Amino acid sequence: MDNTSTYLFNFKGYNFERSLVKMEIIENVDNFEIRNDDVFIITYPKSGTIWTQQILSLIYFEGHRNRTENIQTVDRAPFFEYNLHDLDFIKMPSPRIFASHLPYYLVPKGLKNKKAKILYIYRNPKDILTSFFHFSNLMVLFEASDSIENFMEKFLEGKVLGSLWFDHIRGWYEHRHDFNILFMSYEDMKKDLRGSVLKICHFLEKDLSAEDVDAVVKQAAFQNMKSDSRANYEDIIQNEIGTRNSEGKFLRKGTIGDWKNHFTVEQSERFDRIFLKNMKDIPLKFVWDMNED
Ligand code: PPS
Repeated sequence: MDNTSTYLFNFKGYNFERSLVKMEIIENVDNFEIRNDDVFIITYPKSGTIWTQQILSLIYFEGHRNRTENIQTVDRAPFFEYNLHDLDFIKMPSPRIFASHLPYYLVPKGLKNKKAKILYIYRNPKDILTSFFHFSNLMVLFEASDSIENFMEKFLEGKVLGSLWFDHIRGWYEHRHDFNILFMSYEDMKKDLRGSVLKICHFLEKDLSAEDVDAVVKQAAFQNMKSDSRANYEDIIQNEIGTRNSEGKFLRKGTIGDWKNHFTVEQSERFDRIFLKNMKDIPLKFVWDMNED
């Protein structure tokens, strides 16, 4: 891919959003010092990033859980390569929580010490595509598409932020033994949020009381996040980044299977064929429908 796109910037074979990416971070990523108690949330875009930022922030910060502090989630668990508020990561107190869309080969090498933790959240790619289509049409910094068909073409060619979904998930899955990593799905979180929070706590070695777990689950539920200005990115997308439509929301549907409202049968079957061809040797479980087990 050439580097002339208004929206995308390709660095080492991976597409970043051109005007948001912090070059000083990605150019010096190898030297970024990792602490043993760092936690990275890694996702392909639209897979549940800000949801997981919210969950981890609630788990780690008592002042968030009990609502005594009024801090935006993005300032507690910032994006790594898109450091939106230019936080000083070196001065950030431990434990640091980062969110990132980076592929496995571009993350700080220190993550291979296997002490720092990575939570990889994945989602069925038909819902990712649907969410991404709406998000790209909403945000001024993303290229709009006039139809799902046109967006699907870009998505399947990897001509989007995050590059090709198949490469992202395969890369992380095949290199999982190099990292201290837990794979979790958006759909598991949606179907059993409490169970997922407990699983995350176990992985992070955080022992919360049942009451605290309840507080995390309550404040990470879709409707609560949607109406919580610290969590819903409203300010950031409307005032800091810019939208084409002031009605559009970052927290849109928050469900499993919305793709069925957007894909034709032919598009769905075509996507299934490509999915099967690319994913047959990856044993991760995918859920495509709210009623599926
Ligand atoms: S981004 O831009 O990559 O950071 O987007 P990301 O946060 O990964 O994904 C956005 C989608 O996640 C949904 N979301 C949630 N779903 C269920 N419950 C909760 N609490 C929640 N929070 C965010 C959000 O609505 C986007 O999905 P769609 O399908 O567009 O609604």
